[in-house]
Amino acid sequence: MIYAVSDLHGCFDKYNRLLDRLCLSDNDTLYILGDIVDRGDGGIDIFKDIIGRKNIIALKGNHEYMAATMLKAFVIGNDGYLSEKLIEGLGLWLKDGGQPTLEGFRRLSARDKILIFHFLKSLPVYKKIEVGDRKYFLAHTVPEKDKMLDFENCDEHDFTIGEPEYEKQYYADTFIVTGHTPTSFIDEAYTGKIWQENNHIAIDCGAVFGNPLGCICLDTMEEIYV
Ligand SMILES: [Mn+2]
Repeated sequence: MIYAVSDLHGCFDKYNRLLDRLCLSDNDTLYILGDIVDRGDGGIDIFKDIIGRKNIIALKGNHEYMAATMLKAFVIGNDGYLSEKLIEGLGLWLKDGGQPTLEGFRRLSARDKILIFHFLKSLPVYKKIEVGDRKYFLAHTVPEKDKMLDFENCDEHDFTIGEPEYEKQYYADTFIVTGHTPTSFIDEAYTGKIWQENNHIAIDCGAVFGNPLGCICLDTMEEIYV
């Protein structure tokens, strides 16, 4: 079976409970659509776990992008000099949930710091997959429809901070699965629930804000909540 989950935001317990529920076999794959780190304090632990598994594939969210950009200074070193731009970025990241990620990162061994940093930096921003006779486009988020249909001119930022037009169907033959925007922001009635319409499947149920962690099976469309 193929599963998708998103926006774990350091919820290590919910991540482990989901893995207990899914009991992934070698034939199963779990895609995590970004924003694994920040806000909650287990993001680095989740990444350490993912690196050791073949059947979990992580995509990059805006929080991995920010973390990788900021943590670079802690891995590569910079002669003690921090540019104004870096200090400003670091301040914004820490305010936007980066504090526990930075603390978790600083506790790592030198070897793990390099390993995690390069893993974060090299995550893909999207995956196109087929499950049975259904096509899926998986990403943390997508840009507005006109931009997305002009795919050649899209860049990494479009799939980490883009703003989807959920009211528009982008493709007749492809489902777009995204996180990033808690489903309560799309329709308050779907607080803590997966939202689907117009070939969009929005799966960020806001687990870090006290809602269940939502996961969808892309073979059966079964929704799993922990
Ligand atoms: Mn996000």
